[in-house]
Amino acid sequence: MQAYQEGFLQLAIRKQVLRFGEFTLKSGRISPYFFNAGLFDDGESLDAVCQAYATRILDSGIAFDMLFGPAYKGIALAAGTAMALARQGRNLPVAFNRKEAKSHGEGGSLIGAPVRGRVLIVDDVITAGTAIRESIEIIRGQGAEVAGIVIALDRQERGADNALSASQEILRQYGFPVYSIVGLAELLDYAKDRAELAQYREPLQNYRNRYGVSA
Ligand code: OMP
Repeated sequence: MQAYQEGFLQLAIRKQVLRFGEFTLKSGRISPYFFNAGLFDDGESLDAVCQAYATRILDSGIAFDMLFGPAYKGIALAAGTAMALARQGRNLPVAFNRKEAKSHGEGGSLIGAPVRGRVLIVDDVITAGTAIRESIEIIRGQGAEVAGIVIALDRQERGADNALSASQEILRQYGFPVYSIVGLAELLDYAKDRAELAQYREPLQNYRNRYGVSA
């Protein structure tokens, strides 16, 4: 695991973005952990997390022309990541959507730069991939191309009737990658060496055995 990934997990736990216990997911699965990116809720933590996104993006070497942040959580993350990239000499356009189209004023459901070229989606977490697929449709609806997706946490879960994870399925179906700062694999790795997380290791491992994929 790289230092920025460890730093990200440390921050997520400190801010309680990453919590342990018993949580019901959108899928109905009962998970021993939950990731709520909305709790990166101050300037310092948002700056740090967006810096981690920027590092992941630059590490990936992916070619793209602009960023897109899906409403709602992706909005702050894409804006912050655009600022972090600009600080590193890559000033790129950024756009995001409204969940409800506005019928007055400037109208429409997109805000920011025109959505065109190769678009990199910046979002928080992927489980089954439903949220991400909606963003793909929005971008394609503008006649633009999705270059890839970058998220903070890949839960690396098998679909209900599929042996692949949502990220693997997206790569297979659309041909573009999903990059994550960390996956469940890194979380398990991180928990291995930390006494304060000892009690969560077994539930996390059991969850991975039941619902996870290996890669
Ligand atoms: P998918 O649309 O199934 O990929 O799940 C992503 C969505 O699940 C997120 O946008 C959240 O609404 C929710 N979620 C989390 O935010 N954090 C988690 O740890 C797990 C979920 C989830 O319900 O799977």
